Amino acid sequence: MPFGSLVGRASVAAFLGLAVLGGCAGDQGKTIRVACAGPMTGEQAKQGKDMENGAILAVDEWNAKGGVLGKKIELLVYDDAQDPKQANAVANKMFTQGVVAVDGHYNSSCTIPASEVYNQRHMVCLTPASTNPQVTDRGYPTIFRVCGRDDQQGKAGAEYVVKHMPGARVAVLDDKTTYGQGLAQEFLKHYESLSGQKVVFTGVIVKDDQDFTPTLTTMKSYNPDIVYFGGLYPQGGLIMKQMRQLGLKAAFMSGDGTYDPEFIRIAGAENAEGAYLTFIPDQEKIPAAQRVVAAYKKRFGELGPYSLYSYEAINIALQGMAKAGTTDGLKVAQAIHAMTFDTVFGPMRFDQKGDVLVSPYVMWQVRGGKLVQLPPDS
Ligand code: ABU
Repeated sequence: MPFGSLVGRASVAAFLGLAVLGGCAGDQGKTIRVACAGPMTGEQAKQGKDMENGAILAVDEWNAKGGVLGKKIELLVYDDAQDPKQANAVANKMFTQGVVAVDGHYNSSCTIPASEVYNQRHMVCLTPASTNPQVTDRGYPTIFRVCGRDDQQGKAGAEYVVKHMPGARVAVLDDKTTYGQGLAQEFLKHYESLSGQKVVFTGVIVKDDQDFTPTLTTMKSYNPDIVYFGGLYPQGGLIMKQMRQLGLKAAFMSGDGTYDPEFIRIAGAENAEGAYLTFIPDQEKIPAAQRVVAAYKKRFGELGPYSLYSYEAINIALQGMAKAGTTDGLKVAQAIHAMTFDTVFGPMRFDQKGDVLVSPYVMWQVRGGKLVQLPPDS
């Protein structure tokens, strides 16, 4: 995927025409430009593709109805390569290319630096997937988060352990990223406060390594009953596999970044069996989502964890423009703050910081090689 590529019906001529204007408001051109930004290459490319597919679906639906503010919508796709510096670079590139609203990024470590640019340039940004509290806690007026937060899902994980595994010896691992470390700390804080017990081990892995056995071997000597991992599925899958290879039978729990069938594939179904993951309730069972789920699956195949969030990030940005009657970022953001959106997840509103008012986390478990949502009291 080239840096800032166009998809949909956009022409290269139109793209170049806008690009030379540099930093123009998108509605001065013939089209309105929105972006989807995420890890389009590398080990997280599946998440980037899931986001891109959701964004394409939304933009095509809007264009089929005539676009917004009397103009067609162009979707530009940017690869941040899961790298904070690249995220900052693509954010600046978007501004020079006349992008007025951004669906992105996936990694909190990318959304946070990129949103410094979006804030400065008054560009609307809705992240579909970045759950670190800092994304919205800075209170920037044009920055929104469509999904939940790690203080919420870290607490949900801790509550589950306290309720279902009282007295367990708990170990906590993270990948030292903004997301992984933040989530692990939220889990640990809530676990120790709710249980009145200390965790028996905390450790870190280096995300770019493939062999985590030195850390896991040390962790094994603390004889944990459960390991909580703050990090993403490529490393989570390897950790589970290597835990089992080392004969470590402890349960495994993680968050939304590990929620993907790829986690099971990387770990191996036998090794991943029984893993606990926090995520939202089954999106395919939401009555309001049925039409969109069917349209997505017909066109792109299986839904990704953040496909629908990406779809709604674009919809919300465009509804905000329609309501504000302009692409001016501050005015669009003001409109978004004042509106209630009819989304596939149900009615959605944002608080003053740009977080959604409702974001329920539930427990999932790998059973028979598949992700299965657990009933509330199990
Ligand atoms: N929330 C999972 C995606 C990764 C992140 O927030 O950094």
